[in-house]
Amino acid sequence: MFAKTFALFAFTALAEASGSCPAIWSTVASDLSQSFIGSNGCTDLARGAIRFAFHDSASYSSKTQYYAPATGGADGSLLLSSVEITRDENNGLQSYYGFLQEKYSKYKSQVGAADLVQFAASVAIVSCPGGPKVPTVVGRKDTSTAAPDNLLPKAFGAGAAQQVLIQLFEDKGISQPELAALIGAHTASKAVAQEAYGVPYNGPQDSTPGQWDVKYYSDTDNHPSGVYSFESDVNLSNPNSTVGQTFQSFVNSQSKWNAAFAPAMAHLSVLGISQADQANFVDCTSAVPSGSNARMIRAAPINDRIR
Ligand code: HEM
Ligand SMILES: *[C@@H]1O[C@H](CO)[C@@H](O)[C@H](O)[C@H]1NC(C)=O
Ligand SMILES: CC(=O)N[C@H]1CO[C@H](CO)[C@@H](O)[C@@H]1O
Repeated sequence: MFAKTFALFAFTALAEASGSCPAIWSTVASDLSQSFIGSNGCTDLARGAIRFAFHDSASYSSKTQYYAPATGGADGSLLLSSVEITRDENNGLQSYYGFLQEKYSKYKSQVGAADLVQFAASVAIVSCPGGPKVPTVVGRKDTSTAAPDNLLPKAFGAGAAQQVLIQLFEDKGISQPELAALIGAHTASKAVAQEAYGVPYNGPQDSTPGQWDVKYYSDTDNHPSGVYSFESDVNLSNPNSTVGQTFQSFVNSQSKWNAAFAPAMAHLSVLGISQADQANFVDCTSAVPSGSNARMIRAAPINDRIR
């Protein structure tokens, strides 16, 4: 009940979405679901979809908003520009990029690139058992101009320090509690391009990468074998800060995390877009499949539900 109220409230605040969702989005949802749901929960393409949407939108920073012509943000540039995908920061996303280009060719007469990127992430999240329905809008403007470089977070080294990450996200308009919720997306993460940092190919960031659960939060604290936390994950979990305290509050609390994640992800999905443009958006949340979230919440321990 709390989760639902929270998500609806956040969505209303996010954008005055009006009009009804074009029927094509339900077709896109079923099409994508076939590649996102596997026998062990969500698939590698689903993981790619979630990270791809993050990398398209998080290329925004308030500190670059006056640089013409590129401003970054949820504008489809990661799909449309041939340059952006070749950057180191997007390493590991190439297979999904190829997959999404095919889908875009198929649907582009009816859907925008930026919308497809974000909508696919919403479908991917519910494809991981336990994943919440993220309030999902369409109506973004596309650009094929590559986003500004170096605005994505670093997982290792100086860029992975807690203060650096807090500031980087703050410049995007993402608060510390939102960051603590968003980083939980690593519940569904496997690294495919971090061998240089000692993470083997397909090394996961929690013990159950097919599931949308809160093991990521406890695993980052407990370091079970076979789980490869990034320095950024560990640094963000440090409870000497708001981000770390919020991080720790999600340990063993699935409903609390889902309630925080959905609105934070919705916020991420419109980074760099003016309030005026958001006012014309259309709500397509109903086209996102329900996934297995309802079942998971009912199955959750009673203490977790009422917390
Ligand atoms: C401090 C912030 C973050 C850092 C430093 C970071 C870094 C990384 C790195 C290095 C990988 C592995 C890439 C590879 O080798 O394949 C990864 C994977 C992933 N990240 Fe993040 N990330 C951050 C935040 C986020 C956020 C906010 C989201 C989504 C809301 C996200 C979603 C994912 C997903 C789903 C994967 C798995 C991708 C795949 O398996 O193909 N990350 N992240
Ligand atoms: C928390 O601790 C880490 C590691 O010791 C440090 O880098 C960071 O600056 C600290 N954060 C705060 C807010 O004190
Ligand atoms: C600045 C800071 O706290 N960096 C730490 C990030 O995490 C790694 C370990 O995972 C530490 O070695 C760094 O000192």
